[in-house]
Amino acid sequence: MESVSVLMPRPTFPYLEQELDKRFKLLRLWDYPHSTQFLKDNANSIRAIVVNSVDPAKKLIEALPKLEIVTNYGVGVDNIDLNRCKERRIRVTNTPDVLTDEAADLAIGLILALLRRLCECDRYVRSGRWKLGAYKLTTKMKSLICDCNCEIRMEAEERVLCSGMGQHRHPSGLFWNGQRTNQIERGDREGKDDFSGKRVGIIGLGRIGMAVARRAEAFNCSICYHSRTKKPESQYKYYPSVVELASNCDILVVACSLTKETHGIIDRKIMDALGPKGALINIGRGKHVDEKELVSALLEGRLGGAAMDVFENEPHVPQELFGLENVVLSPHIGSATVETRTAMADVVIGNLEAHFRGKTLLTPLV
Ligand code: 8YV
Repeated sequence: MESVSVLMPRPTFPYLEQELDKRFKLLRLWDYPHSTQFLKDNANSIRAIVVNSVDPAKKLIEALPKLEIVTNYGVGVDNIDLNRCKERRIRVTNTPDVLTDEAADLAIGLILALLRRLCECDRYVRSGRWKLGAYKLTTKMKSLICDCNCEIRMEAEERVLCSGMGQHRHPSGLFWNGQRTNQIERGDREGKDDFSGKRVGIIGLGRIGMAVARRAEAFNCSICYHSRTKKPESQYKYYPSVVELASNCDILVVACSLTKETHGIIDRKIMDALGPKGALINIGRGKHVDEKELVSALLEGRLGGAAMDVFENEPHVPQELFGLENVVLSPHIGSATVETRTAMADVVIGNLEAHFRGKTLLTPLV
């Protein structure tokens, strides 16, 4: 197999590269400054590609006439046109199962971080504010001084939080570079900040959705869900529409795959149905959520809070979110542990080996 050309469009995980190097002729596209010319020159010898779930692979696949297999280093395959691959008889694999626990653990971590304000608490301790007074459960706190030399005058009994980026909040409004905006801070610490016993709604009751549900059950949460069809084997309450689900839960977890149908599934209507005390958790794809609407819903207090691992245009995250304490942000780390990424790499390698040895693929999609 050493002569089989396998292309990687960009660096993924060193272990994966090492193991591919041992077995195949690994071509690293990023090593070639003139990548378009390189692709043209090598198009007829490349038989496999290894792509990351967030790499837009459609164009690349079209540029390779001799492609036999696309191995996706991730479970989500919204980056690949499966129908086109079927048409061209290109096999496609992904990495299900091995990342289920990791992704579900992260969902629970995000819920706890958001509801218990763990990131805010961490900032509270690090900034030395604890020494000025105990962390309070209400928005009205004894005068806390912003750490930067901002121009904003603070009244006693008011709390101002500084994002360090020119954005400041206090209970009566939001400031940006000293300019007061008309946005009102609401949906803050008004109860509903405990996880145990809450109603958890899950969009997409697949492997990851189920793993989130099982974990939330251990927190005595009641579970309900929405998916394309009701799962006869599940005892959880099914809602045929997302708006009904959002109206009937405290925490809404997006765990479905990105398709034409689920693109923008979390729009203004859903955010309003979830309401000022509701929490939105996204471990699916950024494009599931209308980010502009999310920013408005949070700033206007129509949505209680949000914890997001994925974004519409990664690695770009709407700046407006940075100053909000009722928001937790993580950089697409659903599967990002060494153990899980290693297991995912082994699935990729296993699929490539199986294909080139004429054996059954481990995790075929096409
Ligand atoms: C990673 C993912 O972003 O599995 C997915 O669908 O989004 C993640 O596991 C990525 O594919 C690994 O680099």
